[in-house]
Order: sequence, then structure tokens, then C-alpha cells
Amino acid sequence: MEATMEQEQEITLTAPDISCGHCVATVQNAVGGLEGVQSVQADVDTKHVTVRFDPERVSQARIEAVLEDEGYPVAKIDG
Ligand SMILES: [Cu+2]
Repeated sequence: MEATMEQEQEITLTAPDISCGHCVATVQNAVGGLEGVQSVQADVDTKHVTVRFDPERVSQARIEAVLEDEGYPVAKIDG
């Protein structure tokens, strides 16, 4: 694989404060507006935020920081 190829990574985060469709729209707009993010899918039932992104252009830490800024901090699942 060439290093110049676009990379793609998918992560699923849990943001317990997602409680309605408004939250879903806010999350999707905020994360989807980040450079390097290819798609965002938030789910009000599972509280999951699935993000596909290019790790060369945006980091998971940056995505989590944006979620926190918007009022939807990511739950840490493991210790
Ligand atoms: Cu809401």
C-alpha cells in the first residue's frame, strides 16, 4: 500500500447524553464538519456514534474533544 493513499478508520464511541433527534443532528453536524471525517452516524437508542475518518488528517482524540465541546462527552468503556 502506498502511504499516499487515503486511509480510513472506523470507530464507535458511546456518548450517553444523546437523548433525542436534536442531539443526533448536533453530533452529526459537529463531527461531520471536521476535516478528514468521512461519515458520522449517531443513534439515539444505543448512544453510539460511529465515525469513519482518515487518521492521517484527524485523530480520535480530536473527534472526542469536539463531542465534549458540544456537550456529549464520550464514555470510557474500558479501564
Ligand atoms: Cu437531544
